[in-house]
Amino acid sequence: MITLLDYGAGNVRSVINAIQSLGERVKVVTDTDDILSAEKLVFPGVGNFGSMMRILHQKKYVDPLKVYLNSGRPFFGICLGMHALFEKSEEAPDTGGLAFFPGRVKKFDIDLSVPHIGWNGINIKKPSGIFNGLFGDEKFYFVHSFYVEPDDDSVVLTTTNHGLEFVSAIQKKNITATQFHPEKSGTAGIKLLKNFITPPRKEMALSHLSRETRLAKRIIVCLDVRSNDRGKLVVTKGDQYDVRENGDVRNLGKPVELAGRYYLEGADEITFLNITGFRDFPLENFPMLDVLKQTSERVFVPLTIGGGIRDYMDKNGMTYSALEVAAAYFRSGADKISIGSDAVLIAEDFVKTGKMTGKSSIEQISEVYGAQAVVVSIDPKRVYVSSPDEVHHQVIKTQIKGPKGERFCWYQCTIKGGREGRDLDAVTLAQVCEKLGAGEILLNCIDRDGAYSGFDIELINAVKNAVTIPVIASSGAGCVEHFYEVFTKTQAESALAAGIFHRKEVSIATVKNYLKGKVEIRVENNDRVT
Ligand code: 1PR
Repeated sequence: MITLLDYGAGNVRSVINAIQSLGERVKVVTDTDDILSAEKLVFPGVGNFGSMMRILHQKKYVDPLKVYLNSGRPFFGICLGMHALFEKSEEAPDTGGLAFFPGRVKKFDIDLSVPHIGWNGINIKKPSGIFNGLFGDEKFYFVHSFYVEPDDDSVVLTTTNHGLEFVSAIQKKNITATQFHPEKSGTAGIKLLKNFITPPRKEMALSHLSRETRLAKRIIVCLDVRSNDRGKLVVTKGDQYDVRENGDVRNLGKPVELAGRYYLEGADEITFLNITGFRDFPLENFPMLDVLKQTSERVFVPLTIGGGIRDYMDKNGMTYSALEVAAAYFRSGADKISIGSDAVLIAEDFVKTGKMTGKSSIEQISEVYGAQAVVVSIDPKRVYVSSPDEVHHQVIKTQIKGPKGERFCWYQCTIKGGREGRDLDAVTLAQVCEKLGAGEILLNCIDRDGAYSGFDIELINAVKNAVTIPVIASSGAGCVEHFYEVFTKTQAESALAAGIFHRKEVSIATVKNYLKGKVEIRVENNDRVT
């Protein structure tokens, strides 16, 4: 029996699902005795160091945790669950940690994108049974802006490179903890959890493993989801956001089934977009919550959900905050949430007032769950101008001439699924959202959506050069070369596609095989034997 310490963090459901997928029973801590009587304790943490420690104190879990850590019984900490073991964190300088290990938690101060989001390797520093069945060249899923710096090097189990070499796992006697998320790291992560649950008799010493690890470019599959006219939830796909064919909503399959298929085919992440979220109320009849719950039972790579995340008033005058909506999505298995229309309205306010209110959905959700959990989905379309002075927006010089030979354009933001153009440009939107606490940009392009003509390289470069957070290139993939192009002509960290995968015109494996050796990517190679 595994005892899981859930202090109200983001996505503990995935850790529970991963452990249960190994046939192990899980008991979630409800009081201090559960900690003190645990056989094996798992402590997953997503979110913010300060709010985590505050909740642990409020729930009087700090002392029982210290007793447990000194008891010699097995402990596994994940992400913030590792940070908590140290003395203090730059994320909340006035809040002390459990101080079980001497050392601190530091913020990345590097030229690369922060948060460090994606699949990166590990450098193994000492033998451990936790690696049984692994080859050591696997990649694991990271999503964080802070890393631990132990005073005692002997606890270091693995390191990873992202602008610097940082400690990505520690181990000392009964205590093991990882910065990466084994529950979201595909079969490699599941193997690691299995080794914690049933420790192998012999320790694995993987010799050939000291090299610079590299963050892989991510291949993300997007499932645009909505109800069709008969009320059935389907995966659909638009052409320039028009999802109707012969008057009917295109139906390309069932959300949970397709997500399961893409997981097995090697997708690095899966994104669900509730494309009619602007008119739905996510906490009513919860179709998307069920999709998430079912998917997270069988898919062990990161799940992002978007659509309808904003403050609400329902027909009885009851108000709900965007934070409550996001919390429901996280507790149903989401690792990241994506905000679309509401982000545009928030940015317009900020551009007008120059003030951060602390009340916006972006600020509220990133405060509690961490910037890395907040994606902003941008739906822009090109507007050509004959000169930059014509508009008060960030304009680019374009190689793709306009209808009247224009050499300049700007990218107009839209809301409500592309239905309403706004007086705001995509570059400004991305910059404002980063300032407000977003951790990643999902950069769609209405003109390229479903066009099979490749990603809009100029748009991606314009936004990527304006922010320090990771950018997901989206819209227009038609062949494997388009992925190579976007990863070599831009610094985008990920490329997202939909149509080509739903219509089985190109498989994820084909894209990855084409990129192998050209671009750093993650390859799940499950048929190797140790
Ligand atoms: O505004 O917060 O309620 O969120 C609504 C979400 O739904 C936004 O993230 C918005 O991008 C998305 N959305 C709204 N309407 C549509 C539509 O298609 N009619 N789809 C839509 C966005 C675009 C991409 C698509 C790529 C790749 N989907 O995600 O998957 O363009 O397609 P391709 O590879 O086939 O070219 P809110």
